[in-house]
Amino acid sequence: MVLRGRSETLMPQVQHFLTRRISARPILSWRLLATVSGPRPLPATLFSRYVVEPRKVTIVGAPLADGQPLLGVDRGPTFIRKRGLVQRLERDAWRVEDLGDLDFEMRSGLGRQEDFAEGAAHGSTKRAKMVGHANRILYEVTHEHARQDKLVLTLGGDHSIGVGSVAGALKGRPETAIIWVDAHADINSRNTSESGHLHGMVLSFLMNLDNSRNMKGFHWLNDESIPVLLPTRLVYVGLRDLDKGEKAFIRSLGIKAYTMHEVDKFGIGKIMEMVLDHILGRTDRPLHLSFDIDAVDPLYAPSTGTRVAGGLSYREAYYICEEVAHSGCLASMDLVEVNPTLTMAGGDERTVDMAVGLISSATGNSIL
Ligand SMILES: [Mn+2]
Repeated sequence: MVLRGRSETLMPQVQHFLTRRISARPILSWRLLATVSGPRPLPATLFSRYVVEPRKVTIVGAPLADGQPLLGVDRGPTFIRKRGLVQRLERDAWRVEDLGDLDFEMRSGLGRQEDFAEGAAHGSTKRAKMVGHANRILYEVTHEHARQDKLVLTLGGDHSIGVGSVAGALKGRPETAIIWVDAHADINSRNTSESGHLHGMVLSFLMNLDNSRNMKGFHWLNDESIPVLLPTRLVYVGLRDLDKGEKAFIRSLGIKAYTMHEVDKFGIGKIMEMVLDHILGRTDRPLHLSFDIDAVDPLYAPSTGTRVAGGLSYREAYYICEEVAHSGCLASMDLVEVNPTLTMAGGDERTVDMAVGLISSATGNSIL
């Protein structure tokens, strides 16, 4: 793996084993104290029962734009940092380990132009080799930090980076459940996708639908130590623009989906109760929150590539993050699809500020 401006080698297996044993201790002893049934109280000193160091967050930038057609989304991590993410987290008493942005340039001599041609040769799927390559790098980094029981925050980039960040989360914490907050379902397979853009196909890789893991660039996902995401471990919030094939997948797999219709019907308070009840119930499980900024209504977050009217209100978006923090189970998070180059007259700053604010809420910042 190559981090911009520095290089790093994976720790040897022995060191891994020792780190793991030492770092697992506080959680283990707390678990032994917990009662067998009923809700388990979280000690006030812990933010999440899956994060060993109570107030330390690891940030990784994933500046990828190849999963969709618009440039600029690769600059999301830079703009989110510029609008004060690290300072905001530090103000909220977090210690921040910022790994910087990953370097996704192809280093095998296959340049982007050639990759376009290669992508075209594989049905309608665009830039699969580049996106697969970038996700493999992200997967290695997120896995490395997840297995050390750290809170891992990935800044996109387009949503295709969810393949690597969720695969890393699942390998590091195999019981992980995913809350996918998005206007879109991102579950097309190569057979159902109408656009061929990989940011709309993330979950088909994670669930291996239509044998997606055999696509060129994604073979690394066939590693048996990376769990295939189960339909019961995924819940959607905020959906409002789905393709025909996606609707069929969600229905046939029985995936729990709270669309904007349900948000209107029940209110966001009840929705989050049902979301957490569905994926946690009476068991604790690490949560991965994958937050696509396009879930938020374009009134509040206009700088994104695939705007859809009728989205989450300002408070609904914040409430989701507040409740995820409140669960005491957050282990990893993505904030994706912020494209500051798409709007002017303050829309870009409004969108980036929303991203920073949502991360602050997901890491426990509350109104009172
Ligand atoms: Mn998305």
